[in-house]
Amino acid sequence: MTLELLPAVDLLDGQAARLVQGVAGTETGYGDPVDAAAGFAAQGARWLHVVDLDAAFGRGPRNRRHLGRIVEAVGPVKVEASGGVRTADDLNALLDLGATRVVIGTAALEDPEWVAEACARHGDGVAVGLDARGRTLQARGWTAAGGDLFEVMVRLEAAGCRRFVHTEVARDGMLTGPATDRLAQVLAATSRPVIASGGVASLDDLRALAALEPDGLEGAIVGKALYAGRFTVADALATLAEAASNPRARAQPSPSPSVGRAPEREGSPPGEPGRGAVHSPPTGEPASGAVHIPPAHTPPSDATGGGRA
Ligand code: AMZ
Repeated sequence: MTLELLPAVDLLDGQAARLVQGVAGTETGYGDPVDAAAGFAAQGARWLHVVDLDAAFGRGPRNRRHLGRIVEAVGPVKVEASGGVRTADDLNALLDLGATRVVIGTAALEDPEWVAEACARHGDGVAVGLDARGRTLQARGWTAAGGDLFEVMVRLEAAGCRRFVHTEVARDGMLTGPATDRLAQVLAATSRPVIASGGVASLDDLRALAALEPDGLEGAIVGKALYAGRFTVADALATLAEAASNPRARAQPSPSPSVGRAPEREGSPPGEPGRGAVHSPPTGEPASGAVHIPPAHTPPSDATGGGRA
């Protein structure tokens, strides 16, 4: 199978933007997000990954109108939408705007029972976002840490979640290559498809990710490399098609010419490498699996309210 490419359109105050390691204030603006989205679609992308960064930071769902404009402009290209989805109302709003799939991150840590319910109700319409620094999951716009990547993933897989999006936060926006070692561990610990995000800088990085497709990697989200002109969506699609038809030509990721590779932050490998293994939650955790997240230093999540589905 060919690895799916998901060009990223991150929305900040109505603009397409890229952050460095997800830190507010590091953004570079790239204008009207519909222009970026339409450009990626015109080059043949089949999916876009659209993030409402304001909502992820808890500033309220400021960019829904722009998500709707993007869906309308790029159809039939599918849109995976995320950022600030903490309630059934948030989830339904994004699905109603035409998102094919919605990624839920923070709530998977803070309200895992609801996320399991949402997975059961919406099937492939929901994916769980595992944004991590090494093994430690990140929430609320990556301003709060809590939960172990592998424990949460295995628990939510057992609860019926169909798909995971793994982001290596330390590599996001860094152009230092994807976290292929960590990804291999993630793929070994789940039988569900995984989409990788963070660090892609070159076509060789895409070839290295394509080499993980037989292990369950389904797609790659690419942001900064496209906006910085490292390669185009058309180049990326051709590279992935070639890698699928000629697996021996797959390459190892190479550091970008201008930026050294970030040091690995990861800890020890997961205890159970078998695919599809189901881990028990460690003793001492709340029965619900909810993880205590220390108070974030950004405003609390928007109070759009709404009950659980
Ligand atoms: O860049 C960030 N600080 C950031 C970001 N890109 N914070 C969250 N996100 C993305 C995640 C995921 O797609 O990668 O937002 C989504 C998760 O949002 P939430 O609000 O559900 O945790």
